Amino acid sequence: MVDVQNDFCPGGALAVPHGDEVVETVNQLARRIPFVVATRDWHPADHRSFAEYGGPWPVHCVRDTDGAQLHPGLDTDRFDRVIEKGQSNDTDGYSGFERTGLERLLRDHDVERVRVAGLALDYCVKATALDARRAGFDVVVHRGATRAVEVRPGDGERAVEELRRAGVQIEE
Ligand code: VGL
Ligand code: ZN
Repeated sequence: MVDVQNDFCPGGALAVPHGDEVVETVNQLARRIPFVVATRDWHPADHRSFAEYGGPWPVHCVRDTDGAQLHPGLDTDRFDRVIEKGQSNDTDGYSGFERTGLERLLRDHDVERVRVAGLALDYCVKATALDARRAGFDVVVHRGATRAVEVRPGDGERAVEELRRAGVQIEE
């Protein structure tokens, strides 16, 4: 589960339209998946993805702030691990596999198929699913349990096409 955090939900600093609507579906998925990892976007206050440091985004998910907390409606009891991503200042940190040890963690648990849901479809969900594919996992993106930012209209649909081309399965 990628980045279902307050800042990506309505009222948050980088709200994904209808982002909070994924919470119930994510909870349902988490009940039937044997090993569940939640990521949190977890930036230093001067992260390079923030506009004032030359990046594309408003300040969001600064580590330890309320905005960076997981959405309160999530059944966090179902999460086996919560990992932080985006902590380094030399990348945008979209992917849950970037400098997190996630690949090692999944291999240590004999994971073969990675099911991805969360926020946002056109950024961190996409980057995470593509990295999972590159690492050789079978990958399924649960589209109904994602929402897109859509900085440009159609970005969500384009992300789905890119994922399909990379061999990622799309499920509703
Ligand atoms: C994300 C933009 C910036 C995401 C994170 O979780 O999709 N998007 N940081
Ligand atoms: Zn971010």
